[in-house]
Amino acid sequence: LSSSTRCHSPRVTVVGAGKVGSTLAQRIVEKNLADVVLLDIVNGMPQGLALDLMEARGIELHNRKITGSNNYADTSGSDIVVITAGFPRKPGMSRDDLLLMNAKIVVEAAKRAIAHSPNAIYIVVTNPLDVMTYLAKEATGLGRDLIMGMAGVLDSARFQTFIAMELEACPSDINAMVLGSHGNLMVPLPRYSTVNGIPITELLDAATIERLVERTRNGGAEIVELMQNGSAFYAPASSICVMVESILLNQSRLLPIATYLQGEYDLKDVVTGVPCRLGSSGIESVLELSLTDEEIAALHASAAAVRQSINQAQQIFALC
Ligand code: TXD
Repeated sequence: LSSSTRCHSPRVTVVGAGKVGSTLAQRIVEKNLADVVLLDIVNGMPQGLALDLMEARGIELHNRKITGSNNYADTSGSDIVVITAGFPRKPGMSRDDLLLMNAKIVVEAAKRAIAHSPNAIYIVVTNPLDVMTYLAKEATGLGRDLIMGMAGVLDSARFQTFIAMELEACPSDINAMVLGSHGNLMVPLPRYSTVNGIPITELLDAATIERLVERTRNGGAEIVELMQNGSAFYAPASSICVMVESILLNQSRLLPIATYLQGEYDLKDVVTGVPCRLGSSGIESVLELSLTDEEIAALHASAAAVRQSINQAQQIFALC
């Protein structure tokens, strides 16, 4: 085929070819969704991973191209850019240290990526997630429909898993909903979590639900503690891939997404997780659920903590 008769293959750039980034690349190509560019600062590492993934294509039966690079010029014209670059917390490191270190990395990555892919949709993954999404939005100047964070899909998948384990049910029969920021103040919503349409509040007692909610809140920490060295990446990569797929296939799925709020839920100028419709134009709409006083208070507390970290990051940046 000449290049003019070949169809356009969508292109996804993944910045940060660590555990989450490289697993995401694998998911995207094995689902035959797009070509992938893996970018990292470490020389040779993304190139090696890309070659390894290329060598699996004949076995996995797809023909997607995976490129590894240390140069943003190789990411140009991407349809989606996913930012996973950054560091996890290490012993002796304060949250502020992590905040500043990752803020610098994410802001730089977002600025450099957008110079080459001005029309892409951006998904931020690096922690602390809600703050990083806010800073990346600010750095790129993109509208909230085009830049967002992934956390709620993962937190909801964890809640879904724990409900399924408790009821010995099939996970895909369960729809779980977790809003708010990615951290201890996340807001799992049992009333909106169902087994084939039946709210779990009708199937489980309050104490059991509270136990599952608590396990969901500690979902990331539980894995860190077991692994000792590194954090979760299989379910995070699957969760990002759900968002990538909804954009590329224009599925308009309703997903909890960390988005910039402009008055919804009485929250403004902050990023936190709320249900959004996600399609080929990015975030199509934000759904305002009717929440109880207790639920709305929890969502506000979650957003207030994000706002405080944003202020802290902005102060530190101003001093640099
Ligand atoms: O739900 C969520 N949002 C999350 C977030 C779920 C899981 C992981 N979450 C966070 O994602 C985690 O706390 C980290 O902040 C990121 C990436 O996690 P991962 O487990 O993939 O970390 P790794 O394996 O350490 O990979 C990070 C990579 C590594 O290869 C670095 O060399 C690279 O990032 N890195 C960079 N790439 C490009 N440019 C710059 N500046 C850079 N700095 C580091």
